[in-house]
Amino acid sequence: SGSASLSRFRGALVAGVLGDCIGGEFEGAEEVPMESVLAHLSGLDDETKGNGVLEYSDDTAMARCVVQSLLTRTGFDEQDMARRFAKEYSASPGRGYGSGVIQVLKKLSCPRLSDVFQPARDQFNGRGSFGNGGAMRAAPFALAFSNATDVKRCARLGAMLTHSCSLGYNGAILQALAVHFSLQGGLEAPQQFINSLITEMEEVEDTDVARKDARILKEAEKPFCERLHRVKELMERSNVSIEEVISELGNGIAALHSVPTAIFCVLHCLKPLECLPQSYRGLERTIAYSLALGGDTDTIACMAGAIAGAHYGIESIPLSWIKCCEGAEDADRDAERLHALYHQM
Ligand code: 8NA
Ligand code: MG
Ligand code: MG
Repeated sequence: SGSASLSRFRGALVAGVLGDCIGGEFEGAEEVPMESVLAHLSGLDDETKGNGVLEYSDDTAMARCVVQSLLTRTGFDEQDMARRFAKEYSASPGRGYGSGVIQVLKKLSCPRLSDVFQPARDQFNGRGSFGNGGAMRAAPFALAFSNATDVKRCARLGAMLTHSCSLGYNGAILQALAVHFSLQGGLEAPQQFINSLITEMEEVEDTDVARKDARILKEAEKPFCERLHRVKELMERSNVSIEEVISELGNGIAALHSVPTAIFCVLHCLKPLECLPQSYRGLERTIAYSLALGGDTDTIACMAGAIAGAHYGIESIPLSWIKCCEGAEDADRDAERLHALYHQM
């Protein structure tokens, strides 16, 4: 499909939901044998299993708020987005939110709150969260704005409503940029894709605040750039074990330990893999491989799914998967509206 085609928008938004719903099965598991992943995925083809049986979690719950806010306000409105996050949390608190972010979501529902970014700043003794909760809901920014500057600015502000540590919101920028480039056909040239992300993140991480946060957390001077260089090294290797991916990139709830991992999953699965069935196409490979890493599987599969879905398009997604995931059909409908917004702005 052509660059920024409707199929790519639908693929991105729907596959993000599928990654969350399908990945939920293994969230927090230390080791996930590939046989378990394949058994779980083939179970989705079972017609007797009814519609929408796999529920979405916080990842999709918050992404839906981002989508509805961007569509209703025809752009970024922090007051509106914050209100939607708070309302969604109070309506369905049991979606598997991170233990810290719950405090922010409760404070955001206070009608007297004057600065919607303040509750996030108060997290973790004023350091802010570096969790992947900003990145897990960042894909819609890439689907609403065609201009990279708008994508970066809005992904950052959207994340800062809950994640004020630079390692949290810069992870959201990286995820949004990966979807942005993928939407434009960037994954046709994988080396150039990763190089473009490094170039962008060199600039994004070139701030005093980012350098200070990295120093406090004993990370490299530009932590996301360092991780993207590791992605590049792993890409150049002919055989990479799951253990190496986990030790080099991580599979945890920090944005730094999950966004570069999701990007690697997409790149690694562009070609067939020996450990996966021949019948699998690119998107199926990407979701399966993300789950096999264990750890924060719903979020890594959600982020990898969005990037991969923007590349392969809606036609690459098995209909049986869409049918069994809560919110997948809503995402398909919303993608059409985001496509219209993107081409109008
Ligand atoms: P968050 O902001 O509460 O961050 C998640 C966790 O990261 C916190 O609870 C802390 O343990 C830790 N953390 C973040 N920032 C700091 C800091 N500055 N200092 C010390 N510790 C810190 O929530 P979030 O929205 O970022 O949540 C992200 C993940 O949590 C998502 O994957 C989501 O699905 C959820 N979740 C994950 C698991 C899992 O097992 N991986 C389980 C349930 C929920
Ligand atoms: Mg989740
Ligand atoms: Mg998660």
